Amino acid sequence: MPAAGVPGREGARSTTGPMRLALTRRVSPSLAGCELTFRARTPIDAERAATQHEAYERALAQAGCHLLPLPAEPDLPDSVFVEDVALVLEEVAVILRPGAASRWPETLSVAHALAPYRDVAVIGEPGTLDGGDVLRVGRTLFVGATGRSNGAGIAQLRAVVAPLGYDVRAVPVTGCLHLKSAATLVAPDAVLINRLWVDAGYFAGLELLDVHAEEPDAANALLIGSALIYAASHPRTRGLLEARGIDVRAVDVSEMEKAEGAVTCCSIVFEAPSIAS
Ligand code: CIR
Repeated sequence: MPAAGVPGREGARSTTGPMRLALTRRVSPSLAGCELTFRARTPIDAERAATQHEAYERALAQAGCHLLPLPAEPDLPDSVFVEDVALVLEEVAVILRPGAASRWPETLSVAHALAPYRDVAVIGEPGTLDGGDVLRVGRTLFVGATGRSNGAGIAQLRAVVAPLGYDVRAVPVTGCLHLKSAATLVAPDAVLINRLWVDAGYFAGLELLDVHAEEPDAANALLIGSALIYAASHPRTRGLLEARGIDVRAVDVSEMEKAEGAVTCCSIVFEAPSIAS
């Protein structure tokens, strides 16, 4: 179902300018059973995570997003990390095939939620692709070649989006889960980066801001308009961003971080027309 005030694609009424939507999914009570790759397992408090997630959703709303929250999935521990399941561009929603098989059942409900807003394409076997590996800069999609996203997945994505005018560039990543663990956009032409995990040369022509040396996990940030939603756990890097004049909105996502998540992974932000009256 489309959100109130947002027509489905079949909607016949006149529309005004676009509204910004954020698809989220409430925290699963089984979050502690999440996948972990580069992080040691420590106790996770799913109730605390849910409280933190509510504050994250409020930050999305304050940044101008209309929320589209999906209900929690008790049997899918990682399902709060909706970013990994779909890539939404202006022209198409690409339903991804996450690199962790435990996450495949997450896709159908997200596909249903996005279908009113976009044509839907699908990444299929043998491809794997996590949304955490896709960093969009204008019409370029940098895609992490990681344990989660393979060559077949990247090739399938290219086949879908190249005809739409997107340039898909594979980027090797080492030492972390996703490309967006290592590099994200913090202003329209500025990338926050941990150069230990990704070669800065891939982002030639863009301004590069380095994470603080004591905060290797600090490169993940969610830019919405001019607001930057950012984990409270990286105060030194936050100071560097604020000194650069960036409007940083800190949120405590410590329980999601124990599950190897961060701020980009808990939402899919996109635009859709809003109803005129
Ligand atoms: C996983 O390993 O799939 C989850 N525990 C964490 C996914 C985080 N996703 C993201 O940063 N895009």
